[in-house]
Amino acid sequence: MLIGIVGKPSCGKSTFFKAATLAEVDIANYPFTTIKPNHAVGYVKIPCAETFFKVKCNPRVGYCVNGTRFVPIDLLDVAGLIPGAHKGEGLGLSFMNDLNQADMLVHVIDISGSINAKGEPVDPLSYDPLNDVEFLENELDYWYLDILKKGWEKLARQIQQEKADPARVLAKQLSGLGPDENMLKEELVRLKLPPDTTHWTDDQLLALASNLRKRTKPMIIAANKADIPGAENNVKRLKEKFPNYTIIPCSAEGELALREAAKHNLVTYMPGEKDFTVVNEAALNDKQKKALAFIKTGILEKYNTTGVQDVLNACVFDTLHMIAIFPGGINKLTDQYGNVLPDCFLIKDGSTAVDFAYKIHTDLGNKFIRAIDVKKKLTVGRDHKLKNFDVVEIVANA
Ligand SMILES: Nc1nc2c(ncn2[C@@H]2O[C@H](COP(=O)(O)OP(=O)(O)OP(=O)(O)O)[C@@H](O)[C@H]2O)c(=O)[nH]1
Ligand SMILES: [Mg+2]
Repeated sequence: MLIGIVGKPSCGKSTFFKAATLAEVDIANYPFTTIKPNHAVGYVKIPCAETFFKVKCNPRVGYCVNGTRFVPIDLLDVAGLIPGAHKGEGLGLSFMNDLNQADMLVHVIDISGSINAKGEPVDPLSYDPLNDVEFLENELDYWYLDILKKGWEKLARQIQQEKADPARVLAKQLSGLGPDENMLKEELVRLKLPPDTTHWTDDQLLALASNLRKRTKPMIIAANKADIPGAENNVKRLKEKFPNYTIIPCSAEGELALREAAKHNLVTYMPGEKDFTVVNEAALNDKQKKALAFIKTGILEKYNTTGVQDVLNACVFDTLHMIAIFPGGINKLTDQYGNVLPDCFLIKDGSTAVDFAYKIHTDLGNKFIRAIDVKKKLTVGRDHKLKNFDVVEIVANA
């Protein structure tokens, strides 16, 4: 699963990315610090099945701390977008193709209003960050439109001459972005596009691009730099103006500081928690003490968490509707190397036992006989719907 991080320059995309992955990336308060995309692994946080079975797990990927499991997901941090990117402003739109494969996007907004529309630093609260939502949506629509329109006139004529199905032709044209033929059929009907493709107007093509973008790249908002005094009011205004968006106040910088401090054993902190503990007060210098005190009062006491982990969990579980399933045997929870509960898979909510078997291995799906709900010690059939955090054994033909 791939989550793309988008937003205007200096809103904190790379800081968010680094806080989630601890990858080494450039962070700076001038526009277009990031040019080439950064790819690394972040995690969603779930209760581990080890607690239920009173065992200690050995994750093959990700990690587990005292019954809390961190399951890997891929994150991609890209360059900043500014208004007019589709006309070549800033770095333009072409770098967006790095995000073709993304399952969804996180729009990082500088909610403190300290970055103007071009991505340049200005006084906090002097720019209205509410403007960023629509401009970014608009540029994303043009990203889709650019791909849709590649060779469009020729293609539109060809569809007419060959009496081809426009949905099929367009699905092929847009295959890198994810919409399938059915989705295209639905959208062509919804927009009442005329059968003669050569008569489709630019506005109709843009509307089609926009609808397909919303369906194939759902997006939530990380209202970042919420730690800057006065930003709370902008968070409130943003939520009021865009009630249909999932909006999570965030301090990527606060999360990064805590993750780094934990890495150096200065504090104990688990991503997404509402508090941290100083390990050794005497080891901290004045600057570190001040920073940690601010994180406590200026972020955690105000918002409960730094928001970074909440954003990733909201993406995977609320927006993409995934569930986490552990493979495990009724008689043993280990793999052939003795690792306890080594794997955890993220699959679509609504998946059945046989879907899960196919997710593990095509062969296991083909040879599926039955499955066992290991927590309940119950045998279930191929069409049994799995629930979040289930532990499942697949019984298959040899
Ligand atoms: N106060 C505060 N500052 C932050 C936060 N997140 C990022 N910043 C600062 O914002 C500036 C820009 O951060 P980057 O992460 O480089 O921003 P970006 O969106 O990746 O920028 P480009 O790569 O240029 O598009 C840096 O000075 C960061 O330290 C935050 O949560 N709070
Ligand atoms: Mg960056």
